[in-house]
Amino acid sequence: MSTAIDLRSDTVTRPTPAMRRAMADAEVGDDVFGEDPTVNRLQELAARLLGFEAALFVPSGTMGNAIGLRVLGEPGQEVLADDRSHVIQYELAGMAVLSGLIPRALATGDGRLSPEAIAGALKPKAYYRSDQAVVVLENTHNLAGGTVYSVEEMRAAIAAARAAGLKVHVDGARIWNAAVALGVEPRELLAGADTVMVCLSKGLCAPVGSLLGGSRERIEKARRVRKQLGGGMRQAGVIAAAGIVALETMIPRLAEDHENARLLAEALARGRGVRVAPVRTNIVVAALSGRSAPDVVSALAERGVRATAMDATTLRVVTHHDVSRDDCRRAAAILEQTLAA
Ligand code: TLP
Repeated sequence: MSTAIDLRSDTVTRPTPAMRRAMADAEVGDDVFGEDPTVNRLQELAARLLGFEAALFVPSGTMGNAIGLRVLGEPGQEVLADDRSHVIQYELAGMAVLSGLIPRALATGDGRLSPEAIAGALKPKAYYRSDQAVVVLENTHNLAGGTVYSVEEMRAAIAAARAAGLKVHVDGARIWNAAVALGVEPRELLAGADTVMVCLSKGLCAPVGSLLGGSRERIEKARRVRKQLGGGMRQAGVIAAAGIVALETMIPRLAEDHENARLLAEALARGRGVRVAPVRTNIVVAALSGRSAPDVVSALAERGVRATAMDATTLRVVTHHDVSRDDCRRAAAILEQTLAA
C-alpha cells in the first residue's frame, strides 16, 4: 500500500526545504540573555503582524496559552471559555494546575462566544464568590470544526468582555486560517484583545513553536513565567528561522487547505448518519450516529487514510500542506465508501 494520507492534524506538517535552509543558516545567540538575533527578528515580525507591542517565542501553543492566562489572571479567578475550547479540553487542566485559575465552560454549539453568552455568564461581584477575570476566544475553533469569528464578532465579544471588566486572551493557534478565510489581516481580528497565542507549527509547517503577543509590560512578565515553566530556550534561532519563513511565505497558501477541506466535507456529508459542521477552514468535524468514531478511524486506517476520533462519536479530518489535492480526492472517495458501509 502507498503511504497513508495523514489527515490527523495539520501538526503533522514537516518543515519545507526553504525552512530547512533557513534553519541551517540561522544566526543564533543565547535567547535567555535576549541575544538570539533570529528569535528577536521573529518576535518583532509576529508583533507587527498581530498588532501588539511585543511577542514572545514559546515552545508550544499549550505553553503560550498557559502563560497568557497566567499573566492575565490571579489564583482563584475564573476563566470563561467555550466548553469545547482547547484550553478546557486538551491542556490537562493547565490553567488550574499552573495558575490556580478555574475554568467556566460555556456551551455555544459552534465554538463562538457571543456578547450575549458572555453577558449571560456574568455573576454579581461578591466577596464570597470567585472573581471572573478572563475570556478566551478560540479563532479558528478546533473542535467545533474550524469555525471562524468574523472581525465584527471578535469586536463584539471583546467589547462585551471589556464592558464587564474582563480581559481577553485569544487562542489563535489557527488565526492565520481565520484571516485567510475572511480575507482580513490577523491584527484586525485581534484589536482590543489583551493577549494572543498563535502557532507556527500547524498549517504554516514550522517544526516547532508558537508566539504570545501582548503589551510590552505583559510580555516582560510572560518571559519570567516562560523561564519558570522551563521554556527558556538557548540558541532557539535555529527553530525561529523556520518560523520567519512560515510567517513570510506560508499564510496565503492556506486557502488551498480550505478548498481541500470542503471536498472532504462534501464526501463525509454523503455518509449515512453523518452530520458535518459547516466548513470554513481546514478542519472538518463530523458527528456520527449509530457507529463509533474509533471504529471508523480503524476502518479508514486499513484503507490508507489517517483520521482522528475526537470522542466516541466525533470524527475529525484536517487538511494541510503535506496532503495534495489528489490525496484529498483519494481520501474523499475512501471516506465516502467507508461511511456508506
Ligand atoms: N491542537 C492539536 C491537538 O492538541 C488537539 C490538534 O491536533 O489540533 N490551541 C488550539 C486551538 C489547538 O488546536 C492546539 C493544538 C493548541 C492550542 C496547542 O498547541 P500545541 O500542540 O503546540 O501545544
